[in-house]
Amino acid sequence: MPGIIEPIRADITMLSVDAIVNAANERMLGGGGVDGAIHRAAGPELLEECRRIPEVAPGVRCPTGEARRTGGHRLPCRWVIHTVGPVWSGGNAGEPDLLAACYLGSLALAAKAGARSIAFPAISTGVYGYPADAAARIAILEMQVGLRQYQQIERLIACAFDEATHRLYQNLLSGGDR
Ligand code: AR6
Repeated sequence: MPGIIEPIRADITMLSVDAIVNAANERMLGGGGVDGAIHRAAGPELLEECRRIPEVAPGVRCPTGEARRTGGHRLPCRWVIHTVGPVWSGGNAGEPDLLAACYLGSLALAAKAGARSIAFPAISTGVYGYPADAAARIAILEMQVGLRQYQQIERLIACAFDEATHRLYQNLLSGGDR
């Protein structure tokens, strides 16, 4: 049985899934948006664990387009997959490929850990300014690729915080806007 993709409007920190994905930055020491919400809900142990992740360059624990895994600490999920989406700068700086790599790389890490249910926020569409509709298409497409690639995954949640993003996901998943 192939897994399913569910569009849900929720605070991702409340979801009881194996893994949630965080839209982090390269330093991985917290920030605003969903990153701030995840750190607040997970508690200071998450920040401690993030600090222990080695830097690959000064101030960079996770380069843009890559992902790193930590525990969920006080969250209901077992793991947090931190990924760093591209900052939107017009679309000709590799943003679509980098965003796609965030989704697939996060899925690869979560699957390797044994996750069967994974929730994604709309990576890059807040502070990083990626247009919501273009980002939603990439998000759903890469989740579909991931479901085919990682047969153990039963459930992917496309978690929207706002109604407009939720609608975009619903339309794409119902085949109404291709
Ligand atoms: N649950 C689910 N989605 C949320 C939540 C939540 N609790 N809170 C916000 N969102 P953003 P980015 C949505 O800005 O654009 C941070 O400072 C939000 O509505 O969190 O990738 C990091 O540290 C939007 O749709 O992430 C980085 O520096 C989506 O999550 C930078 O922002 C992503 O918005 C990353 O920017």
